[in-house]
Amino acid sequence: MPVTQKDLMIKPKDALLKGHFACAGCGSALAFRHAIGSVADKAVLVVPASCASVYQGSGKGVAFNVPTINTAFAASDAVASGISRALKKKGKDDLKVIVWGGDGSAADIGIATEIGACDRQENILHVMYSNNVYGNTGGQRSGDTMIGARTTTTPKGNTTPRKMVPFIMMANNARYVATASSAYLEDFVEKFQKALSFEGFKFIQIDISCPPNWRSDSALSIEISRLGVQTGIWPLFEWDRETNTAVLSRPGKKYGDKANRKPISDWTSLQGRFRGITDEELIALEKDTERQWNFIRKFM
Ligand SMILES: Cc1ncc(C[n+]2csc(CCOP(=O)(O)OP(=O)(O)O)c2C)c(N)n1
Ligand code: SF4
Repeated sequence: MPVTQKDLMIKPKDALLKGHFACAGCGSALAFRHAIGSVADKAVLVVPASCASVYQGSGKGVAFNVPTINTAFAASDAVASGISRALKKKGKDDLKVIVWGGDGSAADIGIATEIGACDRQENILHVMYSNNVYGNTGGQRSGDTMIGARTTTTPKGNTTPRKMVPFIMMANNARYVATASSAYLEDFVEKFQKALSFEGFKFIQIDISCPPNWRSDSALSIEISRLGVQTGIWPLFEWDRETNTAVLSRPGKKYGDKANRKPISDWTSLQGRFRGITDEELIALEKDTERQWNFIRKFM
């Protein structure tokens, strides 16, 4: 059933309570609130080391209003697999096991357990929120970092193409794969709920603004994420294993055609991490963006 604005009002249960420790303008906390809130009574969360393990708070001040297990960086999908199997044995498979973690675990350090869980078709949903860096430890480059981004470990600009994790999951036979953006929460929640309706391993990568590491104005977080879609940097699509077809999502559909896109510099110019980006780097970033689109087109 399509998600409406009313559904997004986080009732009856708020999944992220007041007093959480996320930075102002954090797209991850915003996306969490809406997606996890939409299934709060049925959610069991597994969180690898990440900003999410910090912004949930601790002790009496804990802000995650859902059962949550924090795991070692690389272990989340293995732990989620065990929980999912145990729940099934106990006849509680109406509960939804969700991994909520950053790109450091999903693209790099946890990718082995993630692919393992996908390979075994564990009944879990992995949500990778993408701030394109190891955010909570100071903003080091991850496999998800874009070309030209200045991070603490690539101060002169990252030179390597972005690792395309959704496509890795498609190649590993996930049941359902999608991308989303924190600027289009209805689209995200719709995909999130759709993913949870399937049996097997599901994967969603959501682009989220991260003001401290992107060196951006926290008031512009949604605007920057929206521009990510409008410049084509962030293609929005979903892929279903049963049809082996990729479908562009409503908010990003028209940007499949390059002629409709805004210049990438509209997006880079709002972020300090791209300050000093050269024309050559911009061209390389554009090329890498087109590489993603070309890959999606093969499945359309
Ligand atoms: C094996 C291992 N290496 C390094 C760390 C330190 N560490 C904890 S969280 C983190 C960064 C996580 O980055 P990411 O997954 O992108 O999530 P974010 O912090 O951006 O939310 C690092 C490097 C760790 N806990 N375990
Ligand atoms: S560092 Fe970025 S991802 Fe982490 S809590 Fe702050 S805004 Fe969110």
